[in-house]
Amino acid sequence: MKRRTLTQFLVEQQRKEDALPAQLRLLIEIVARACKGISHSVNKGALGGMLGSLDSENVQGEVQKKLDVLANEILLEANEWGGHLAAMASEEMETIHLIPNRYPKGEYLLLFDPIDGSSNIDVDLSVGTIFSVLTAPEEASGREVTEEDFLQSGRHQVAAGYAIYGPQTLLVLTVGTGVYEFALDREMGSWVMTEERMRIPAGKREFAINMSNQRHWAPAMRRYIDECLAGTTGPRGKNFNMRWTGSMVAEIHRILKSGGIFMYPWDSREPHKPGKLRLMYEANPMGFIMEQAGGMAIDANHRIMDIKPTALHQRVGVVMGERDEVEIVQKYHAEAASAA
Ligand code: P6P
Repeated sequence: MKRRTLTQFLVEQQRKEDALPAQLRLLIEIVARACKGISHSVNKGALGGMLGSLDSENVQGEVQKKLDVLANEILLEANEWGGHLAAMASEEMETIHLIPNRYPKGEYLLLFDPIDGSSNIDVDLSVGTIFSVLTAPEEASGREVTEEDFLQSGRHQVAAGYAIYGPQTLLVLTVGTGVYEFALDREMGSWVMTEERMRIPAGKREFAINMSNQRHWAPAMRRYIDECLAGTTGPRGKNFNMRWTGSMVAEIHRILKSGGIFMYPWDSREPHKPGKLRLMYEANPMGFIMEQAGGMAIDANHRIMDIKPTALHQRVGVVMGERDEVEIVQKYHAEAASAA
């Protein structure tokens, strides 16, 4: 059977499920086209002078890779002229990016992590782009958009997704009607649907966490991981496998395709920070994907998409993936809280 392209899928969504206003369809097509450009640069690597770091830091205090900055510029330039956006926000920019007055403005707010997992770039491991779409508040239409307008909980997202630049280049997307995967057909230059209405497989028994932080975790997190490590000799009575790739996009994609659980929990190294990952453009969009695929996404206690943001770059603890496993982590944290 002939595979559908991203454009055909979006037109169907617009017609059939009325899930897709024309401006949102345009936004998704433009972001998808920008990800093709990012993929091209990622794939050139050293031959395109794309490897290595700049002597600059982003708002997170992280050394910026050349590709971090290039991917950010590709997304800004691709999106600012289309008339679909009110403003943009990025992991790589301290403040929001307003649409220049020479261009028309639309109703959507686009947030992105242009290259997630950038420490993998120079060692040729998978990296990705994560994006989240919100609608600007009604009252913002007559004035300049502010950072405050972005501070909406994740359940208000109208679309979210990621591109993963690995052996294949894939785009995974939800507009609230399930999760769909598209592969980049480089010969045709088009995104071709490879999976539809994806569901996270259950019972994988595989956890993804940075074990080097084990001594810093909360007791409830140590309890969950200790039981996984105890395998058939412990209370779970099953052996578990472990994965850690240094790229949230790669972990989440593996879980979406084959099951498991991903955790970057709060730890005592910087106890005032709720976690390492960012709420607005990492945890919320990935949480939307996980929930739309039958999974669960919490900060260890509460649903990530219910968190009311107070700052654009705020961090959050992350536990997401197979519902059954996430519920065990949540249960252990609730038991620890009630015992405290
Ligand atoms: P660590 C990449 O920098 C990232 O934000 C996520 O994509 C990834 O899961 C995590 O940080 C890796 O963190 O501490 O293991 O290097």
